[in-house]
Amino acid sequence: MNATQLTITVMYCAVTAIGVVALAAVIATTRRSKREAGSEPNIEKMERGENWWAIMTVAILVILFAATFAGIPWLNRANADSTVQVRALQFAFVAQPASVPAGTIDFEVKSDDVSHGFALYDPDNVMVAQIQVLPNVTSTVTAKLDKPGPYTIRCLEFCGFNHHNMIGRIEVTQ
Ligand SMILES: [Cu+2]
Repeated sequence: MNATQLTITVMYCAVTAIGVVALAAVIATTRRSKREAGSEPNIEKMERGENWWAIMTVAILVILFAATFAGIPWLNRANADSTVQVRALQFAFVAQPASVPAGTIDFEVKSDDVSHGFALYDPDNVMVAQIQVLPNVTSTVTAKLDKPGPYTIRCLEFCGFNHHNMIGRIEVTQ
């Protein structure tokens, strides 16, 4: 397990634990307690719990939105150092230009025919960017490519009998 996998695993466990605790708290505060069993349900108390959790839900969404807004990739698009046009077709990728200097690169991907997937792999065969490609739509994905070397483009959407051979190349230079 490398550092990235470990980080993802730890964060996934933390988010899951928070979710379980939050769910338990919602159930505990919006149901009748054992003590009150047999008596009339305390509607007012349950309503207070429901209102509290509605406010909490909105607060969580606002916090997540505020914390992640700056990381939205297309907000940084204007900062790209270069743009590569990619044609996806049964069964190939054609990248123009086929060689770019290292930096932040916009990939503008268009399909000539059917739905394809565009997945970019670095020289160590680690996926660095991925986007769905639809006919008549330009799909743009931005990737920070610091590692020079040959990058591989693979299709991740089953697009026909020769889908597995749908491979493209792009060279990143120093
Ligand atoms: Cu394909």
